[in-house]
Amino acid sequence: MGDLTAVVAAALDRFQIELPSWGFANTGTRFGKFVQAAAATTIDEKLADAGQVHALTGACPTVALHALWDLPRGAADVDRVRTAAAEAGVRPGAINPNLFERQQYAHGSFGNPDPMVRDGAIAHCVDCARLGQALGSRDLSLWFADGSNYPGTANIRARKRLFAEGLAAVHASLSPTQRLLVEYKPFEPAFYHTDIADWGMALLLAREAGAQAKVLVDTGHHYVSQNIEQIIAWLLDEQMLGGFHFNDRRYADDDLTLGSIDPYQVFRIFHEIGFYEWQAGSRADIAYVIDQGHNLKGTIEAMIQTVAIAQALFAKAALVDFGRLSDAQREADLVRAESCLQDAFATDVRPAIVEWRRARGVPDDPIQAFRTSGYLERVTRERSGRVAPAPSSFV
Ligand code: RM4
Ligand code: MN
Ligand code: MN
Repeated sequence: MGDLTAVVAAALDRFQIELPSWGFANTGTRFGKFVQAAAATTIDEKLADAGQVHALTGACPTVALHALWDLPRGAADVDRVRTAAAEAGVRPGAINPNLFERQQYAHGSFGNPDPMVRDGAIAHCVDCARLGQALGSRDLSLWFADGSNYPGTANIRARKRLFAEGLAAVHASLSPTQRLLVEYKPFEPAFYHTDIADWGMALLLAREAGAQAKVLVDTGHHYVSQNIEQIIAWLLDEQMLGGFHFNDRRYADDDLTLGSIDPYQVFRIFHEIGFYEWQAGSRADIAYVIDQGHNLKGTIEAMIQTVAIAQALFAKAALVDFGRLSDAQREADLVRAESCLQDAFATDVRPAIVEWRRARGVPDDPIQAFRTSGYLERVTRERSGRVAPAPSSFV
């Protein structure tokens, strides 16, 4: 047990998970939004909420920012964001350019047939790289909505080359310590072809872009039943896994709470990372980021819940006996090998996590502490007058 507590503590000490600024805002589906009076509408509010999550969990020192939503005036917003982050006790994390909302992107950004639109999209990413430098953030995280809805309407090969050119141009604007993360997604908003649809496409493009480009795996961006941990193992072996966007899903890109549908899959992903690190004898440099929007759960509470689930599953994965597992794999002892994972997954890590929390000076039960803190009541009062009525996508 003493051993278990120490292993869990060492695992949690090295596990930090980045919060998404957009996860504290109102969200919904294309059928409508159910607004929460307490949801954040400004970057100051998003950072303040993120600061609460970090204060209660001790695991979230950074916040991913969406350029257009959080820094609409670009460089002119840097000081404000830096100050608000410091006041909230967090730091700016990955910068996410927005290449999907503006009218000119109807037919794509980097893949747009119009060179003016392409140049504008690349310039926006270069600006975002500079914002990252000014804010002291490391990762420029790119997700593209580019694709097409009908067969024959886009030159898939030409667009592949445009993406290679555009990503190389953005890569050239990075500082030596910045990274470029390339995210993939099989469909939505494009429903026939998506330019960066899977990890293989992201891998090829990242390789071509330059040495500081890596792949970002959003756990919700795969077809149902895809073996995500195998992708993780391959990207680790290729030294090309840059980071994660964590969420869970049942059908498509549902952005549900991590581990709510399939906690064993999250465990298996963490296991592949731990197993790799054990064999390599060094830590993998991976950015763990949450990418969730909660339209029905309370935004802050859902984020605290997510962090706690991620910590528990990461801690369980750290309990796998890798030596025993390796022996069993070599001897093709299938049941013993499999049980190495199952035993770790079945271990109750909650008491060890409470001990870790006490040692780190955070509450035993962060959700309960949040509920009794009065923070939600206060921001509900302060923010309630400003929430716009539920908008519809179909008007
Ligand atoms: C996309 C993708 C991106 C995220 C946007 C809001 O589906 O997951 O990473 O920034 O949603
Ligand atoms: Mn994502
Ligand atoms: Mn997504």
